[in-house]
Amino acid sequence: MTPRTLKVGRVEQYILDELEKGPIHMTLLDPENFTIDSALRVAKVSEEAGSSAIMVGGSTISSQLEMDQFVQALKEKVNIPIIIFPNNVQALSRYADAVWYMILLNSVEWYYVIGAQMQGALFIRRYGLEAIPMGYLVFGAESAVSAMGRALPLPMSKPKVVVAYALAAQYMGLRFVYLEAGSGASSPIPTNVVQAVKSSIDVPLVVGGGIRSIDQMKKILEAGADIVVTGTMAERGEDALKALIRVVKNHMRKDER
Ligand code: 1GP
Repeated sequence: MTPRTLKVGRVEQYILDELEKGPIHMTLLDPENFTIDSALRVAKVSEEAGSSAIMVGGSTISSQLEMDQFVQALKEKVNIPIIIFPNNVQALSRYADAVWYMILLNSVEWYYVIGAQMQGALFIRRYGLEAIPMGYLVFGAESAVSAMGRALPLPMSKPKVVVAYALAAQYMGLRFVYLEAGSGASSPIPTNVVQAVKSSIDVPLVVGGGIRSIDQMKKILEAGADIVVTGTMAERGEDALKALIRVVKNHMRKDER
């Protein structure tokens, strides 16, 4: 029998189609920080403002039941895809549209490089979830994700090391690379690091963590981020979130100006 060629799934194709028009925004909702009602409001505002997807996740999620209830409620209210941003196997919800199937590339822990992925794989198949393979690079030592994921510190002053990880992700066939400063980080990923990675890889580049001002958002976009993720700002009021989404929507790619 001829081996089947793997097809890009529906959500991934949607993301790629959206990226054809320019960079996109995704809103991250951590169920630990929202009631279902407040999450629904923020998700609706995000969708109306032009966010392309809702990511659901957080470093301390421990209940699959809560994830299911949260995701189910969101699915009823918004039309943009709901993508799980998992901290672990219990974050997988059968009600989501897709899951970022992430490898924490700079973790020193076997579990976050292949263990959780292996344990989650059978659930993903059983739930019929679309898995979107992504290389995940976590900066800084102060965030929950770096502590939980046992991330090896990445030197901000040596972008080449980061580029090497990102290229490795691409060569391994991962179809997105995420530079993560950590939720609530005091500052976003430095623009020279974003630039260095963007100019070295061909797969879409996701950047998140610590983006709170319009100025920071503009700089990250100028540096070449394809997908920007904001979480904390989704918890700080609708107007600020809408303003950030608007910056992404209005940003033209350099070659189109
Ligand atoms: C965290 O990158 C995301 O995983 C978002 O971070 O909460 O700082 O926006 P913020």
